[in-house]
Amino acid sequence: MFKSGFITIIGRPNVGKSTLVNGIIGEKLSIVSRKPQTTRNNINAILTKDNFQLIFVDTPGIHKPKDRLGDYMVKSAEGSMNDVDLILFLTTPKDVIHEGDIHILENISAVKSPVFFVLNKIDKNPASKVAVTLKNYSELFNFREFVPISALKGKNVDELVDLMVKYMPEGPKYYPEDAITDKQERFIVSEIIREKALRLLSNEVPHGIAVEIIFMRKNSGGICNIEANIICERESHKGIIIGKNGSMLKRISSYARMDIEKFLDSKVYLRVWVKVRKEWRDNDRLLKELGYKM
Ligand SMILES: Nc1nc2c(ncn2[C@@H]2O[C@H](COP(=O)(O)OP(=O)(O)OP(=O)(O)O)[C@@H](O)[C@H]2O)c(=O)[nH]1
Ligand SMILES: [Mg+2]
Repeated sequence: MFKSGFITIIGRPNVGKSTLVNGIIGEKLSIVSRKPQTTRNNINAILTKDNFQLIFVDTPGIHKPKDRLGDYMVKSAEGSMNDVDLILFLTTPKDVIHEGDIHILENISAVKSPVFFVLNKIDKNPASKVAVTLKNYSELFNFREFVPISALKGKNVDELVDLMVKYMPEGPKYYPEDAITDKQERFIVSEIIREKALRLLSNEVPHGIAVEIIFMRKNSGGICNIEANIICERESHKGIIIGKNGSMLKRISSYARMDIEKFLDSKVYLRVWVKVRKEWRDNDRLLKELGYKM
């Protein structure tokens, strides 16, 4: 019997949702950073084996939105809970239950799908804290399974996959077996550039940036030519992103190029510009252009 289903991964920003998805798929699909609110769109990631296909939906962290981009992110995440076969509620060890988690679980209670409690980052927390968290959350919500993991170290992740398969209904292969995502290459490429900017820039700037691919084509020599804009909100941010004599932009581009080459399995020629679009995070037209509109 072939089993298949959709599994959405829900949680606050920064708990490790994207790290888990990448770990399960064995490929870097979703970008990861130390900063909260890294993921902005729902991303489907597909794992196919002989007897099952799991389609994971990596979602933006649920938080109190401060602008329309935030509204879009939270709506995407919450919308992903409808019509799925399983929900993984992800959190990290805490001595007391996190307020944000209570809010998320209130929303989940309206949904009929089974919910797993997945406790991530056990590699950097004492066993006692892990135990307290499991106890506190088990009293809060009717979870079907409790799985402590380390997404980063891959601890207990195979066991989690086995458990998920148990809950899947009999079903078709929704995607061809070599597919790992439903997102276009262009999207992943823009995300890789955004990830490098997130990682290299200090706190204030990264949340106000977006990346737009304006050209992407392989030439006859097999080199992929890519041109992209990094969009930011202020002239002063533009200066920071470009850096002294262009040094920051050079670092962002060269780290991005290395990852894009790995992802596309091709030589890449990448050129990146920086553009200012004031308040794009609150501008419906610009949000739509940048791919942040339902
Ligand atoms: N020590 C440790 N760190 C982890 C683990 N999983 C994720 N991290 C780190 O936690 C940070 C956030 O990881 P992400 O995967 O981007 O988290 P996210 O939940 O997708 O975050 P958003 O997209 O902002 O909602 C990164 O620095 C990861 O390396 C883990 O199991 N152990
Ligand atoms: Mg993420």
